[in-house]
Amino acid sequence: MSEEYRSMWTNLGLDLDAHDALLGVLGNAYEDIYLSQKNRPEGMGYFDFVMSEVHGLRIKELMDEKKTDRKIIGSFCVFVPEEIVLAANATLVGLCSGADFAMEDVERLLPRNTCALIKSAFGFKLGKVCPYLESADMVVGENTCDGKKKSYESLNNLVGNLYVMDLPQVKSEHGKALLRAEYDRFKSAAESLTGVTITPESLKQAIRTVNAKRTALHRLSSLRKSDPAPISGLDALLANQVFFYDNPARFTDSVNKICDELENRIEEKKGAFPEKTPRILLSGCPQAVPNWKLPFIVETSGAVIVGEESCVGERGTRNLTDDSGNTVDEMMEAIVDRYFQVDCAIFTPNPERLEHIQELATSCKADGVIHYGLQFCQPYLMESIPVENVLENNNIPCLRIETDYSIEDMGQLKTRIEAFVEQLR
Ligand code: BJ8
Repeated sequence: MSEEYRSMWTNLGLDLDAHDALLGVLGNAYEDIYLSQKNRPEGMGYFDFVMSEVHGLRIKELMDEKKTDRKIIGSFCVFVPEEIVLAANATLVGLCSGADFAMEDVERLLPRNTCALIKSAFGFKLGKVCPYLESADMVVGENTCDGKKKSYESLNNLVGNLYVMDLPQVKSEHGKALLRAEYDRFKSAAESLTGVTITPESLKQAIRTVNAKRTALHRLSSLRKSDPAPISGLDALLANQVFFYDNPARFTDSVNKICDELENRIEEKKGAFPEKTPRILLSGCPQAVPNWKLPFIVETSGAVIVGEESCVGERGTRNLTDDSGNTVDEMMEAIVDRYFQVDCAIFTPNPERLEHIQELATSCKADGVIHYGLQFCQPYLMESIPVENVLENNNIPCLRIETDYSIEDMGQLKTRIEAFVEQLR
């Protein structure tokens, strides 16, 4: 990495030694998991580049935006509406983290039995290794699961600019009114951070920009229905992960370019894996960068992943926001309508998610579903049992996996997954 990046990281307050160690591990994992894949679409070269520069060029771009008075807002959840952020002349970046870091320090602040995703976010802060977190002018936490909402009380002592959004847990009229009130409050907070008042024009444009990103991913998802699958699940996951970091217009273009290439591959019957490879839908907790463990095991065990029922996947991008409103009020209502459909397991009851998993398994022609729950994640682990029941009642085999970010259980997971894949053949 160039000297320019090193001085940028120093200015952001990163611990350079710890950061070098993290980038070293990340680079090796990327090479072993991603670059070793065969038959990748050429367009993945863009995403390889993004990953190689994820703490370099992209951070420099954010710093350049800040010099023009644009603000950076970081978030841990897909309930934070990017439409409002963009309309207020700010950039949204994802802060969820997919690797263990500084665990001894983390376990001084959080109970050991906290999910890996929350611990990782704390580890990246305590270890001073996340340039996204350090460049954010506002960090948004949200009251979703108990682990997250209680941990934000501690994060508040570490992050000076934490804003906590309340979220409903029930899909009722009352719940929807709460979401509207909280989005109005967030809109005011974003406007006062940037000094920019959201107008009907800026909000409409922002809705269109975010819808375009989602539409490109919908196109990618529908191409994965083909057999042979034209792209690996690992590569499709990477595109879904980069969704949270990249410049929105550039991201949309890059995904559309890959889709053009995939259409040709489908015509030529060229796949990432051979035809009739067992097809898996992955469902459950979000997989933040660089959490590639489970898809790596699945795709080196004789199967291909053809869809992700996850916030880093379909759940996060499924619905578009209606852009037909003429006033800010009408468009804010459309934003609430859109986000209120997100079927995160923190909602109770949550029958839409069960329906959606079945629909998705059918539409992506999955032979089976692997439900991925992070250890200590009550909402998704609780819901994995009804998910398994409903799928098996419909003759869709399901394997429930509970794991974390460590590599210790990889051998055991591989044995279970290989047996599951064998059953699908
Ligand atoms: S909308 S899934 S991004 S809350 S894994 S921290 S649930 S204990 S991440 Fe999520 Fe928003 Fe919901 Fe999506 Fe808690 Fe479970 Fe940990 Fe989780």
